[in-house]
Amino acid sequence: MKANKTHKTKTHALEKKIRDKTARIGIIGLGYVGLPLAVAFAREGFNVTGIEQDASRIRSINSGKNYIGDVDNSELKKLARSKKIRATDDHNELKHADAICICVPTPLDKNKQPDISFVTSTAEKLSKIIHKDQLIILESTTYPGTTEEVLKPILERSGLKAGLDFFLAFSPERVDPGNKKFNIKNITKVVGGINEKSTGSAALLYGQIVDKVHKVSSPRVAEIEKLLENVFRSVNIALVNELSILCKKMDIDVWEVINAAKTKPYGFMPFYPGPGIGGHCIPLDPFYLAWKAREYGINAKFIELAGEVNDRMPEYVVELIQNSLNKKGKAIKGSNIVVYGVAYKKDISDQRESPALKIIEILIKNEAKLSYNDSYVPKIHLNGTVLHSRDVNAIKNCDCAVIATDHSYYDYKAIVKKASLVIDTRNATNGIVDRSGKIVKI
Ligand code: SAJ
Repeated sequence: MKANKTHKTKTHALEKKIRDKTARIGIIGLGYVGLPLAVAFAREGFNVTGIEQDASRIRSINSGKNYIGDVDNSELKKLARSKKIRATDDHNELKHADAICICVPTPLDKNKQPDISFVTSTAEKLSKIIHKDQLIILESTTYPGTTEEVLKPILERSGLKAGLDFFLAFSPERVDPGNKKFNIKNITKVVGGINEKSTGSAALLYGQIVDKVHKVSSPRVAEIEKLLENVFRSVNIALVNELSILCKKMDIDVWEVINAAKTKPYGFMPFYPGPGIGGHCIPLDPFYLAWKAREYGINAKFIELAGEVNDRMPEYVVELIQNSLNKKGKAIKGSNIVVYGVAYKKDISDQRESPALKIIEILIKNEAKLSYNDSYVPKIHLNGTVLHSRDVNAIKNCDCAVIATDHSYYDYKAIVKKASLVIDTRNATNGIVDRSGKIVKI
């Protein structure tokens, strides 16, 4: 009875601190997930210690200088000045934290195998400072089983028992960079703990910063539901990418087809073809599920096929450029080609896994006279060379304009006017009358 009673008191102690906002919060990894999360807790009055390995980011945060598009500059400055948020690279500073959210990268290695080394190294550091009554939550997207099969045993090297001495849960990050409508507060947070106390404490914590929390029965459910979200997008984007290739062959406008399909008020959700898929999630996360599925003898065909179709799109776009130039008696080699937009999607600066970079790489390899514009991405590093974004107004005529990312700031009429050929991978020229036939959409 005593152990139970003590345990009860412990959880209450944590819950009390969460309710009265005296709980000290640790956020490990201050990137596109961790920094907005840190700001969300600090905004509600919690003291937040952020752990970040990048010294320039530590300096930026402690001086209130923002580097994440979805975070408000003035708010971060205020929170840093009031010391509600402070950043360090020393995990030992979390030994007094009451709740810790792990938001470190979970990339793929070069063989498209999961790389959870950031998670395991973080867990090893935490196992040395973890204390009774602490709540540890993993947010990084990962394969089902990571929290219970990997994180838990490492943390229990401390001698403390998960679910009894400390609480452990998984709660997937749901960040849609550049989305003005949905933010941390109004996106439902899914939470799955290793036991009821863990789920309850994690749900109470997030309940301080989000409108709705959805509890699930285990970390594995929470881990796999996140992957379902992203596989859903990857597969549906691949579907329309493949459809766009078929429609092109049949001389049908795939954009007209999708716009017609989306008039269906139920049972359909529009996705759009593009130059391929970029970002920190969609190109990578599905392979976490495919990898785990193989452990159960399941070959996740949808995921692999979607990955192949999406990965093929940059080359497909270059073939379209090549064929369209050839029709004008030109070749890629020696042609003046301008790529508009290198971020992985519109109105953001993130270029990770951006298909535009793959298109640029192939065009340079084919000896195009290549330049690009993207005011969100002033320079890009490609195979050891640095390319700088050209001022869009300084770009005069070109043999081929490639619209790879449809930023809102572009004057598409002007782009069309200045180019002899326009390859539009985003339907950005929709509505522009073109009698010359110079606009080629995917
Ligand atoms: N894309 C298409 N066609 C589409 C939609 C997207 O080609 O119809 C491309 C985009 O251009 C981009 C890539 O796919 O290159 C990924 O775009 P995205 O918006 O699906 O993915 P992310 O990585 O910016 O953000 C997503 C979130 N997006 C949405 O739900 C709209 C969400 O899946 C996750 O919360 C987030 O990844 C994450 O962190 O997992």
